[in-house]
Formats: sequence, structure tokens, C-alpha cells
Amino acid sequence: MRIKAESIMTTINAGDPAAANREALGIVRVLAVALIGPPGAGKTALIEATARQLRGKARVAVIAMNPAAERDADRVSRYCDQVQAVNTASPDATALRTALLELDLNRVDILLIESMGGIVGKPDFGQDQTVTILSVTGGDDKAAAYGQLLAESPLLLLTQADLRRQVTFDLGAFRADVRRINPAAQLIEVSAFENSGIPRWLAWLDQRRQEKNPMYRPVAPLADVPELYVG
Ligand SMILES: Nc1nc2c(ncn2[C@@H]2O[C@H](COP(=O)(O)OP(=O)(O)O)[C@@H](O)[C@H]2O)c(=O)[nH]1
Ligand SMILES: [Mg+2]
Repeated sequence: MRIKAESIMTTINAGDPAAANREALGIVRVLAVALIGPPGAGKTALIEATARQLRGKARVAVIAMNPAAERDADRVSRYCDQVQAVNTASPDATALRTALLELDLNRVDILLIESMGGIVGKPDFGQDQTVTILSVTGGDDKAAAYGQLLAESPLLLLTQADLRRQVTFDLGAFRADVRRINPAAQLIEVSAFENSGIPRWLAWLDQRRQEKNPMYRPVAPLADVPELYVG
């Protein structure tokens, strides 16, 4: 059924923007995944790699929220046509709502929300899933520093894995923090540049997509995508 995004968004629950976003995304069965972490953690690079790998397999839309979001949106728009930038230093559900209104949600399977932040915990934009994004160049203490976000994330992506030998990063200490803070969280080391870990991340995403939309049947195992990311 085709549903006009605007009519969904304006009729429901306008007093609680996160709930309104969640409800609207639920009606059109769009899986919304928020990728949250500090600036420089590799969020946009990960989204570029993800959108590139999913071309022809899933319709990906992206909303980037940070003070220079247009730069991120420009990068991502090489790989998907529905991209919105929200230039803000304080991303929230109202900002997301504004961007959602600009998308044709009937043409979206997966919405990736890039947002800086998370140091004070998980922001609620109305997303289905929250993924913590931390990088090896950020240092091995960042799982502890972003503990409040990690505690509410089912998945942590440790990015820039290809740089691990170039920087001081104690993976054992990092892992110990993750286990202590959220024993149930999955940890996947990824490199957007070398594609390592990306198939596992895509498989995780695909499972969440099936949970959100029982009608969805994967066409082929996404974990087999062999292409290298070339930036
Ligand atoms: N070597 C390497 N560099 C990366 C990788 N992912 C991101 N970067 C670099 O890390 C910096 C920050 O990445 P960006 O995606 O803009 O981070 P964001 O601020 O979290 O969106 C950029 O210079 C990227 O080129 C990766 O997998 N490997
Ligand atoms: Mg970015």
C-alpha cells in the first residue's frame, strides 16, 4: 500500500516526535538504524560502504545529523538517491522528523541515521536499532567513555580496523570494557576501506530487516558480497 509520508507524519502523535517517527516508520515497515558515535569515528565511511554494497539489494535512505551534515550527505549521495542533511549540533527526534518529511518512505527499505553524540546515552529519534560506532584511532578507552550508549546498543562496530597496527590500541582491554558494560552486545571489527567485517555487519542488518518486515525474503545471502570498498 502506498502511503504518503506527509499524511503519516502529520496525523500521528505530533506531541512526541520520537514516537511519531517510530509509528510512521512502522507503518511503512522501514527499518531505521541509528549509527551513533563521536566525530571521526568513521560513520560516514561505513554508510558509504553499506549503501554501496546494498545497491540493487535494498533501497537505502540516509539522514545525517551534525553541524556539517551536508558534507556527509554529498559523500553518501554517490551511492543512494534519498539522502537528507540536518545541520545541527544537537540532533533530536524533531530534527529527524523534518528530514523524514523530505523522504519518500514508500521507496525505502532501510533508513540509516548518522548522528554524532552518545556520550550522555542513547538518543531516541524513533529508530528501531541503535549501533554504537567507535574507531581504533579514537583509542581503546572509548567503550568505557561511551558506556551509556553502549549499554543500550545491541551492536558495536569498531571501525578503521585496518589501522589497528598503526596506532596504540589494546583490543583485550577494549573487549573487557564491552563485556563489562553490555555482555549481550555484539562486537564487529570493520574496515570500510578493506571491507573486512562488512559482510557480518550486512548480515546483522539483514536479520533486523527480516524482523521488522516478515514479508521480506533475502534474495541472496548478503554475506557473500566480495567487492572491495574503494572510497
Ligand atoms: N583507514 C581507514 N580510515 C577510515 C576508515 N573509515 C573512515 N576512515 C577515515 O576516518 C576519518 C573519519 O571518517 P568519517 O567517515 O568522516 O567519520 P564520521 O565523522 O564518524 O562520519 C576520515 O578521514 C576517513 O577517511 C577505515 O575503515 N579505514
Ligand atoms: Mg560523518
